[in-house]
Amino acid sequence: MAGCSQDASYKHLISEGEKKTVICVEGNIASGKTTCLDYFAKTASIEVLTEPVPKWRNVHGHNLLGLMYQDSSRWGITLQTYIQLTMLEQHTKPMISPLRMMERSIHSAKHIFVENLYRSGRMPKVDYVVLTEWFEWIVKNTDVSVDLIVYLQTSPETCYERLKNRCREEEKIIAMEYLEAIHQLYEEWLIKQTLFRVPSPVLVIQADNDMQKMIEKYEESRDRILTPYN
Ligand code: DCP
Repeated sequence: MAGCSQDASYKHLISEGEKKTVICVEGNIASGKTTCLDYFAKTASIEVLTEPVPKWRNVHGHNLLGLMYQDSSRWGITLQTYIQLTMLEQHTKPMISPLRMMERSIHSAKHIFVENLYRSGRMPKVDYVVLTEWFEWIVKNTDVSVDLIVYLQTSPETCYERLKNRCREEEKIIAMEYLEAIHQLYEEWLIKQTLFRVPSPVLVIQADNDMQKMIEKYEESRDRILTPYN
């Protein structure tokens, strides 16, 4: 049947009729997504896909992430074009488990990071429009669907502290204002839901606590995250 694979009613079905589920973990920079993914990675039947940051740091020898932080007006579009490609690769990788947990998504790349560059005047409208057309084509013609978003809601201050402590070389110049801008966009998108279409239900987990407490919270939220999808 022509166009069958693009029909929403077919999107979770694979040849044997087994349902596949995709959960995306979303949140500000240094909100603790890695701790969350590490926790769920221990569960059999879950496959975890981390953000392809190593690729962004080495594109044929070029550190695009570093270039972007040095001069976002020049390199923001280049990085986000590449991120859109690498996130598309993530979403379309064949699933080997019934449940996939991903760090962020092609949706937040566009609705948070591209949006922030554009709104802050560091991405010209023409670049924004071209990336938007690409994004809309991808959403319409490929399966980048999501079944649940787990939003790790933090204060920008918490993320700032964590960033300082982890000292990733490229991120040393990140200012509090940048984390505040990303936070506001996440809140508009996932909490107020006034920004763009939200592709799935959203489960909010308050994530300002230390790592031990967060692991306890994941333990408590475990059934709510996994049960409807088993
Ligand atoms: N990034 C970006 N544009 C995107 C996605 C990410 O510029 N569309 C940047 C922000 C960070 C780096 O890539 O500098 C890594 O992003 P994350 O915040 O997703 O990864 P972390 O390792 O910080 O996650 P966490 O600390 O929550 O585990």
